[in-house]
Amino acid sequence: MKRALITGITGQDGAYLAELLLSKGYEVHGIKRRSSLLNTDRIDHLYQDPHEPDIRFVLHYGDLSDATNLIRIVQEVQPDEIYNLGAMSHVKVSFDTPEYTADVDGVGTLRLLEAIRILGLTHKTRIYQASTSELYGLVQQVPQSEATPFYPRSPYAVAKLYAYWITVNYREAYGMYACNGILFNHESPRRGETFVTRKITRAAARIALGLQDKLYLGNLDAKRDWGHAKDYVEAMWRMLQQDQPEDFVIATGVTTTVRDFVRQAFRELGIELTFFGEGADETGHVVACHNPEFQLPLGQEVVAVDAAYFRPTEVELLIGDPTKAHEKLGWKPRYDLGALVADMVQADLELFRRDATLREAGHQVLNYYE
Ligand code: NDP
Ligand code: GDR
Repeated sequence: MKRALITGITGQDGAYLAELLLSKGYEVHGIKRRSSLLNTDRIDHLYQDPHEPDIRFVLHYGDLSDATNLIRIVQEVQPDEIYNLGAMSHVKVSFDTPEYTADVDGVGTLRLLEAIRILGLTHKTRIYQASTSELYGLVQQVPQSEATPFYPRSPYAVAKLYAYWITVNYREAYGMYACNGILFNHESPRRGETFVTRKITRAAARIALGLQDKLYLGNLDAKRDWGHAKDYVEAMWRMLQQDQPEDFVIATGVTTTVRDFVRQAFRELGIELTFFGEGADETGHVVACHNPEFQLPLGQEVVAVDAAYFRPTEVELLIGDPTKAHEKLGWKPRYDLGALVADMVQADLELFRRDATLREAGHQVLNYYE
């Protein structure tokens, strides 16, 4: 039985990857951070009572900022594969916490690679590094491929640039099976609530149900190549099953503006929007409601721009070229943007129908979302 260790197992990708590896017969170990509230919502359905025999899912307390703890866990687990998904992953927040982001996202990767080396596991343990399309940053050429130069535009991306190159360096210096997946944005109903897609699908569902009036967003012109996280964790696994370690771009090859994602999310609920104005003055209004369940007043302003969400330096356009992954990994995404939006909106609708029921029963329902 193969043994995998996942950092960031409590995150969006960690949860889908854990499910995938368990379905393939792996013993899965994950690192979770201590927090004052339980933070295992996304993986609670995988929990196995440690008192039972034949446990295949084990969680360890740890943190990428603590080398001693990483060395101990890697020694204990002796993993065949490590997936380093743990990170402070919010680009905008990295401008507020740049040093912490550098420590966890950059030096954290080094700590993990060193743990493998110190423990003499260089030729046993394969490692996947969660690299990112944010490395491309300022647009130099499109579509972006493995050969496109990097120009990071945030403390997050600069930290990930260090992680990318230290992974390449350990591969070349010590012959480690270490590879970078340069993944473009991928989303799902499990996406963190403050990333733009989930913020939009949650708000669309809540506005349709009358639980929220308006959605405030930042740059509506930004273009992203959005895929589904379920497809992308499959690519991570495939990268560690090759004969030789290599770096791969994982993307759909289709790009969409934030504004169009908003339109599609509302359309999924039968609500048509139109946009007026530009930049910080742009607003989105209801022009038609085709679903008898959701009849919002025509003309109602449901989207507005709040400059507080603008970033000091922005990544305007991402569109990936996944040809190498198609050819060498045999990987192709199953979800297109329409299927992704439908999956997310329908899941949020179901989630917030519960809130609507609670409100009807006289309970207070939270109104504020970032
Ligand atoms: P999430 O933000 O959903 O999950 C991040 C995970 O990292 C969580 O489990 C979090 O724990 C954990 N974590 C945060 N800080 C630390 C720390 N100091 N020590 C240990 N663990 C920590 O991210 P995603 O699942 O979306 O992304 C997974 C990885 O892929 C990240 O590295 C991200 O940067 C990268 N990536 C993501 C893309 C995307 O579009 N989703 C695209 C390209 C790269 P907790 O739950 O306690 O917060
Ligand atoms: P990104 O994702 O920065 O690409 O990083 P995010 O969803 O945060 O932003 C995408 C684009 O939408 C614009 N935007 C807003 N973003 C947020 N979060 N909130 C808003 O209100 C808003 N309005 C407009 C942003 O300016 C941006 O252009 C994600 C993360 O998962 C990273 O960890 C990962 O490396 C990259 O994707 C690939």
